[in-house]
Amino acid sequence: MKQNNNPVGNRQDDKQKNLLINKSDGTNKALTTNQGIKINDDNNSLKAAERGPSLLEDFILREKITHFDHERIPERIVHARGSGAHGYFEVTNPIPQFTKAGFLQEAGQKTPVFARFSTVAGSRGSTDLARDVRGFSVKFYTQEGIYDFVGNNIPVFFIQDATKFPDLVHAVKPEPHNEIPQAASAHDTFWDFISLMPESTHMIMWLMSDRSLPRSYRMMEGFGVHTFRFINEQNESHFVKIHWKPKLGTHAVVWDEAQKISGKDPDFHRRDLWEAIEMGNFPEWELGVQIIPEADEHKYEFDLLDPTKIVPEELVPVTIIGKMVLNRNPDNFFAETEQVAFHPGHVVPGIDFTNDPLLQGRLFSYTDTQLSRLGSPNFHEIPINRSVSPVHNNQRDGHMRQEINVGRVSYSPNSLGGGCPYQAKIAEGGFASFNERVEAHKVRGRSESFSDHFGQAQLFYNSQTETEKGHIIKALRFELGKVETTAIRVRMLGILSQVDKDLATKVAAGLRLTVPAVPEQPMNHGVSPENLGGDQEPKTVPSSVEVSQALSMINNPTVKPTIESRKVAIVCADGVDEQAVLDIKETLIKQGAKGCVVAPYNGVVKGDAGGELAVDFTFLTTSSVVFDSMYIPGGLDINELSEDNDVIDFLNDAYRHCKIIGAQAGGIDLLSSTGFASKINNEDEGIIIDRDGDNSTFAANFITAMANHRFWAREATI
Ligand code: HDE
Repeated sequence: MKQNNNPVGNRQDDKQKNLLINKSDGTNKALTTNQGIKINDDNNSLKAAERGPSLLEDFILREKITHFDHERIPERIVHARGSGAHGYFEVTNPIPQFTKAGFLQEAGQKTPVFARFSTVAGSRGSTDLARDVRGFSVKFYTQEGIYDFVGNNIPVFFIQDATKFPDLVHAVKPEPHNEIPQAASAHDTFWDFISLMPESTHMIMWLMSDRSLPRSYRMMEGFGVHTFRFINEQNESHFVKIHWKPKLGTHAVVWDEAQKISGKDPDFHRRDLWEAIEMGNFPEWELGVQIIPEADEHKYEFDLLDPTKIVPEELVPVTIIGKMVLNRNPDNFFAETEQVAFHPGHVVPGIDFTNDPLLQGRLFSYTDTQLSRLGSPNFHEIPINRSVSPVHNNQRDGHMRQEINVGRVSYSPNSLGGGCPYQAKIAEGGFASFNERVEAHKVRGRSESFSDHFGQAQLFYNSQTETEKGHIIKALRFELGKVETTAIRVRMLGILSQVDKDLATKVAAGLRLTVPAVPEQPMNHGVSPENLGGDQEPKTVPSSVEVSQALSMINNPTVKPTIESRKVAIVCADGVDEQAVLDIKETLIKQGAKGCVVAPYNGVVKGDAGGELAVDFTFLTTSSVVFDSMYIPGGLDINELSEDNDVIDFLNDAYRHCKIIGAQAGGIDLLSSTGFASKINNEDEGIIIDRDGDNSTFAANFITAMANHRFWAREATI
């Protein structure tokens, strides 16, 4: 029996304790130089006379400016823009039969984590709302060392082999001659590459869906993408696909909204994560696994090693084994979120790799990239990266080494150090790679079982609701509409026609092009026939599952009807029915949501009963795109509001983005100045009208409608 390296109990504070020694707080302390010398004047440099030249001797000035000159480090080559938070992972359903990983052994066990969410293509300062994949990384500080989950919010990837990653990233990044466009895939080089890489088709379906426009980091799923292995105490291996399921359901904004948010609040996701944690609405995800016995490796119509494929939940259900709660914002963005270094190769005993060729390449890349980003092989000593379990080895020195290794021995074997640090036995937690049998010829090639590029793209498209299909079509019209080279557009239509003829035709209509009768057959994998026999042409292997509900966000069976943490704009002006505002605010708070007073001016609005309501935002300082729903109470001075373009745009946008709009009594009159005035008499179920001012019935109807996220049926009528 293996010794328990991860005793049950609440270990969630381990990492915070571990970070404490590095924290510094200047409150009530004197200003000093980095050498600890107290500074008497930080406002003036040392000069030869007040109007004379500065003196080289001024060590205070030199130190301050030199440090400043070197404050920036290279941003991540991908996933540069991100936000992180601390929290814990708790086991709810242990699975020792599948994995011996110490942190997954007993119910109630808690492990500290640091999670980071990111966009991929944009720079550090780019918008959160780019149409893009989102990174989803979690560092587990386990008692057996660091385990990093480094996944995405989309379960498949563009390419099958790591060698194509630099090409993919070069294609999607801003074009090299003019560095345009920032954080966007809608340009020629990206679609040129994609149109020549049919293996990316499944991923493109996800990317063009609203999955790439999350409403919040808290409302997106996370996926490990690759198949990994779980290894149990008996050294048996099971394949595993890892999922994170958000407690608040998976929700998105629409593209027009995303573009407007990018202007109004490019920090929308960062702010949302930060504020939710500050308010105590701790983001939460369940961790689920799909377990596949080794014996079933070749049972499916797709290859488990192919990262462009999912394992449909209809074939292998997801078993929930724990949950992650993020409950603490970082103290310092740079020290924690920027310097955190994830690596899919950071695994603990009980978790191992498969031969997925994309994963295999990643195992090299992540340490390598930290060397240029963080500048030293000692990046594991940076506090946020430091393991809570002890680190002992014979690695020494290097830039910025913090550890003071004692003794004269830094080699193994040794007798002078008593043979220490010694090699751990497997029974005491020593890592041993799964002894997979490999008998093969060296080839530079790819398995024929990776040749199906369209089967699961079809499954994804067929699993979407009509609303979601419409969004995919519009997204493709937008993206290809921005492409300037007609041949690329046509090549893409050929690819799309292999997913769905109707999809291709509708996209083509927007581009005023015709879908080619015979799609230009783009490159196969570039596999040289000399190296591999067999048919390497892209092909379609129809999925054995026709429709998978889990792939749709609207039909997703795990989405719960909740308005928790949603934001409602309460449109206000002097004379407002203050009781109605107070009532709705209280009801929203009880449901975990928040109402914000938005008025034409800052300060307060005067209520109808002589009271005052504090204004949270004005129509200038905010925009309806950052709210989930709108509410217009009675009593307002309608004349003032209806003549204000900002107010009318506010409501028109909310309508266009299918948001729930509630209005009571005199507030309903404001809607007659909007572009949707004709829809307010029960023609649109997303507009909740209450002429009698019955606050409780109104609130119940409003909340029920809001819990559906959006009233999508409206789109067909706009
Ligand atoms: Fe990454 N990826 N990646 N990636 N990746 C990086 O590592 C790379 C891939 C992912 O919040 C880099 O520290 C290669 C798939 C996330 O800090 C770099 C390949 C998935 C993050 C790198 C892939 C990811 C990264 C850049 C193809 C989903 C952000 C900075 C072989 C499963 C982690 C860094 C964070 C970051 C390389 C493909 C997820 C360069 C070579 C597939 C979430 O090492």
